[in-house]
Amino acid sequence: MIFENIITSLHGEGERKTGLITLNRPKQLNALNDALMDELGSALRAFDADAGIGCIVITGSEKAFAAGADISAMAKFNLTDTYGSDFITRNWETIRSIRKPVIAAVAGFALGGGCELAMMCDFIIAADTAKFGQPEIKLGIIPGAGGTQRLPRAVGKAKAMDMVLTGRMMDATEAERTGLVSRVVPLAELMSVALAAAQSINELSGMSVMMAKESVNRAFEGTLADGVMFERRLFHSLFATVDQKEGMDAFLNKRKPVFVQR
Ligand code: DAK
Repeated sequence: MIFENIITSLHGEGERKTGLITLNRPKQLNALNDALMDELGSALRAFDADAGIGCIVITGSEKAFAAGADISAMAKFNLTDTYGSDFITRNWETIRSIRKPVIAAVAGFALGGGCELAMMCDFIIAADTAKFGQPEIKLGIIPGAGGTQRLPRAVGKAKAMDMVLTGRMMDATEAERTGLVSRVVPLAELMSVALAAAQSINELSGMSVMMAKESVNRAFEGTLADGVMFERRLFHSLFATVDQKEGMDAFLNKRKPVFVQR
């Protein structure tokens, strides 16, 4: 597929590769317009459907992961354009339906919709230059792609209120301390660390990886009792896979497992 606002590439060794999506509107600091979000959705769906891909990484440029939704496109919207046409929901929801792990590799600005996009990924690895924020309040609006819901779940109410009400940015150190990102690495190592994390996932049994992702996501959606039962049923079902037999046999025989993705 030919894209104009993103670049896709494959990385890694072994049977299953990593699908890398690089947001590519550098002059606009990767501001997220409809065209970019459509391309991102298509690339995500294609990688998710490809049995040769085990994990997906989304990144931006050194200066910006993404500085938010495109303000120049939004500036002239009225209520009919937003509520009336359910403003860009279709493109922004795609990432939630992706079953394979999606890692955000963030350098520079991740603001507004950019921060929300990163939070929709399964985890965030940040460069020491990363800056996160929900500055929508300064534009007279509020976050619209889940920021007021995912940020408190990631960093707690106090920090989330501080960020959403003042619009201030959080640097990488604060983001790691508060749990927004899983790791902070020097900028020069960002892609090698993110791709290594993805490669380590590619080598696992895809069935258990997808179920693990589904189960962790359940923790944010229902009651504890429902989540624990959901996890237990997924756990039970993995004993129907060839890969469970292989993983445990390999451990007991002190050898590396060879997963067959069944
Ligand atoms: N949109 C459009 N253009 C942007 C942009 C953005 N969000 N961010 C930066 N740019 C453009 C600038 O206009 C500038 O363009 P030129 O003047 O060169 O033509 C170029 O990128 C470089 O930016 P600066 O000159 O400003 O660069 P600086 O280094 O001085 O500043 C900055 C970097 C990131 C601090 C600054 O650009 C900035 O504050 N940007 C805006 C950040 C922001 O407010 N983001 C939140 C936008 S609102 C929804 C889904 C999503 C959303 C809502 C609903 N639904 C599903 C319903 C999301 C909303 C938002 O994200």
